[in-house]
Amino acid sequence: MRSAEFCNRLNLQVPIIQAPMAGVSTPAMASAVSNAGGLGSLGVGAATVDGARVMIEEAKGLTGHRINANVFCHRPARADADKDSEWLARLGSEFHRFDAEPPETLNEIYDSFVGNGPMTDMLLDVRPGVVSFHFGLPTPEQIAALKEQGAYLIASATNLIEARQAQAAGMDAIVAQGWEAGGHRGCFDENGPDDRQGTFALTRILVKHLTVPVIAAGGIMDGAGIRAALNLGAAAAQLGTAFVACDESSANASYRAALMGAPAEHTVMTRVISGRPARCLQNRFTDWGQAVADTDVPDYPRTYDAGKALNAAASAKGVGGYGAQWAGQGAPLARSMPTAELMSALKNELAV
Ligand code: FMN
Repeated sequence: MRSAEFCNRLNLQVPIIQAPMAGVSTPAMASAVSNAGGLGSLGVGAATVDGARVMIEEAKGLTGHRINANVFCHRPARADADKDSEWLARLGSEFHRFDAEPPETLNEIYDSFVGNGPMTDMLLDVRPGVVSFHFGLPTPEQIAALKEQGAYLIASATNLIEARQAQAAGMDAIVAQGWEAGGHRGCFDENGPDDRQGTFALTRILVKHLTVPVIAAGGIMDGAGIRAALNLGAAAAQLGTAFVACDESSANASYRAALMGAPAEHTVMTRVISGRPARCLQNRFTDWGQAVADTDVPDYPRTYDAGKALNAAASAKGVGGYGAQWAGQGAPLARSMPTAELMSALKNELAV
């Protein structure tokens, strides 16, 4: 019932949301999902205003349906020169394996959406239809402006406190992101306590305590998983990892090979790649990170500056195990096929 109302509101045929995935989701993927009756999403949190506009416009040119544009609402990083230089020195030995040197400084490689006027103006102009937020919430002024323009607003939550905050701020729906989920954990404060609630428990808790629709996310890979989420009272399911190996994804060859092979059997929550906890396929970078205390890691996204440089140095020598190979615990269920085929398969499985 909740799912029917949600689908009607957004004009969807099926309660399936392809998760926004910065660096992985593409206009071709998002439009294929929306054209198949789901909600396709673009992760533009790490893009420039112009880059985000191009992606959203391209997707809109490929579908007449809504697209979900997703931005990051993290608090601005604190620069700490001592911590940065200790971090870069510590990473030095990893760079040296690939005859490279770490960067001399860390930079905040992209801005938060919170209070970001140019990004807000772009979204108001390009009108994706749905705008979603990860890592927190935008300002009341941004929320009011987007709602006034008619955008449907969604925020990720990893516990009931964040979810209540999001509902009170005016979100139209909340993503219940479980501990199983691939990619960055959407927690508002990455240094706060974390109960690590799983998708099953969190979805049910939010369904019982919120009045807005709840979207289950984390470890859902097929029709049976979507059905289970709907049975818990979710209005829809949001799937990320399930789409990473699709033809239209921008995941590179080593990421795809890892996801479709034995490495998919182990995922790790780590903050050493970007500065915030994120679930990744176990790889050389996550192995290195096992010995690192959270408090030693510089703020997101400054850490990501070094993480991307290390991955580039390793990739230049043909080593793929340092990438941000985000994946959820359902990774061994990933399928490699065109997005439209995956959508057909999910719809068929859901109908059974
Ligand atoms: N969530 C966002 O809100 N914004 C992002 O940019 C984003 N990037 C992601 C990138 C990848 C490769 C993955 C796998 C997930 C990402 N997520 C992002 C998290 C998803 O929204 C979602 O919570 C998660 O994919 C659900 O778990 P699953 O991967 O097990 O399906």
